[in-house]
Amino acid sequence: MIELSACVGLGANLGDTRAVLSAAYAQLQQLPGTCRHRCSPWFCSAPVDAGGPDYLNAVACFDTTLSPQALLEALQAIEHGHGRERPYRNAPRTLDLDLLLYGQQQIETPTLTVPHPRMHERAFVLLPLAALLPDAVIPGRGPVSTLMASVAGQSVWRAD
Ligand code: A4P
Ligand code: MG
Repeated sequence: MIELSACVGLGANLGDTRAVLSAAYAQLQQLPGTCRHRCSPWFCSAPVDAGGPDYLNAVACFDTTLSPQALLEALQAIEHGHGRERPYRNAPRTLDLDLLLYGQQQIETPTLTVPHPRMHERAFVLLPLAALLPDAVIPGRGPVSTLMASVAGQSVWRAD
């Protein structure tokens, strides 16, 4: 089985966001077919293209033998377990888990686009990703270190 490095974006802006992000990362560490987990520092961020309270965001990476689709379904099950509801687009959420990167693969299916199509323009993704993997490259978009310059105006700050 091929083992690839996957990156997952974690976000929450409803409820006890710190407790939920901690619990979600613990659940990621327990996913079968994954190992070598690591997590970025946590960042607070103003909502982008959305309303509601400020977000808590982080990025987790791990090696995995899970297929991208299996991983997406595992992420959705964890979201569901934390009471995620989808009343409208970009609604405030108890937990959002997005598959950001799957190795250097570019994937386009009806249910999955990787790299995540908006990750390269969002400081709440790029700052934690750069903190965890400074040399990361987003396929089709470029090095995270270069992309960071274009999101410098967005409001993101390290959580205490
Ligand atoms: N889907 C396709 N590709 C992926 C992928 N790479 N990862 C599909 C996860 N899901 C993917 O997702 C809708 C559908 O996208 C899924 O059924 C899946 O098959 P969703 O989780 O139901 O909805 P969503 O999270 O609202 O969509 P999306 O596209 O992830 O939203 P965005 O664009 O990521 O925006 N501001 C701050 N500061 N922090 C945030 O975390 N998040 C959003 C969500 C907006 N503003 C934010 C934040
Ligand atoms: Mg999502």
